Amino acid sequence: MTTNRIALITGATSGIGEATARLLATNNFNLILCGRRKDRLQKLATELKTHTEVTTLSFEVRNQKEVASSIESLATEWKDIDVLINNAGNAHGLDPIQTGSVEDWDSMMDINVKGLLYVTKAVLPVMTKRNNGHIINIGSIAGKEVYANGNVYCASKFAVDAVTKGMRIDLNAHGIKVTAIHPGLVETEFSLVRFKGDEERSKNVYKGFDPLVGNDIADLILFTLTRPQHVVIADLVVLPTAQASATVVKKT
Ligand code: NDP
Ligand code: 8X3
Repeated sequence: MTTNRIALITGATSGIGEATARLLATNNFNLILCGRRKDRLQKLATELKTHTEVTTLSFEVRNQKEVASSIESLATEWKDIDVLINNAGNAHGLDPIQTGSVEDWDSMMDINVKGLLYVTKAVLPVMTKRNNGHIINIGSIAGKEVYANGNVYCASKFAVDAVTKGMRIDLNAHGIKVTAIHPGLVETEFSLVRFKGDEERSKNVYKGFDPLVGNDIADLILFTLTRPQHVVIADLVVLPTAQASATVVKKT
């Protein structure tokens, strides 16, 4: 193994996670790519192996045992994780609270909040033992402002915001950096998942303005990871220029 830092990225099979994997691969990181879609993981790993060392883990973040055993199964040279990027997550549905589906609510709380906690729990022992590491949680503008029909997705991202602050306090004694990055509208597979495969509805979300793209967030992640040891970017909100708040977007 090279002396590169080891970064574990959840949700590396698409969108922000995939863009981050591509950027870190050419910036002195060895990568542990995670996601459920094994075919995509393998394809990306093969491509990025031309730049750096890469391994993959396929697990469902909702399943605590699976998360723990997958991370435990890493070969010795991969165990000493320096950077954890908690990115896996999605919105499921955009319905008023009175008609929202319990299945969607469970998915969002289980993936966005509990999944992030499960992965963090599995990775923290190496960081606390070493008294060093960096955790980046991907929150959202939806974790800063509530919008109509965002109810449970917003709650899940408000929870990510709170958990991030709690982590920073509790891990302070261990010298572990904790960052939250809260993007506004980023064109990824996010809306396709939120609208359950409805491509037309999904495309409409990003029509009439220039949304952020995965690489814009990857850029900030790399910036955050390359600050001097005495500097931590604690909390960062990033929006497309056309977006002023969760609901105010200037469209043509
Ligand atoms: P994508 O849908 O493109 O990517 C989501 C990623 O999460 C995929 O790689 C997916 O992998 C993984 N994932 C989803 N569910 C699970 C699960 N149950 N177990 C394991 N992995 C899972 O969306 P984005 O890239 O946009 O989203 C990434 C993060 O950014 C999310 O936390 C999202 O909430 C946040 N965000 C997105 C914004 C946007 O506008 N796009 C704005 C603000 C925040 P696989 O399906 O292979 O498991
Ligand atoms: C994703 C951005 O505005 O759709 O977190 O909630 S938004």
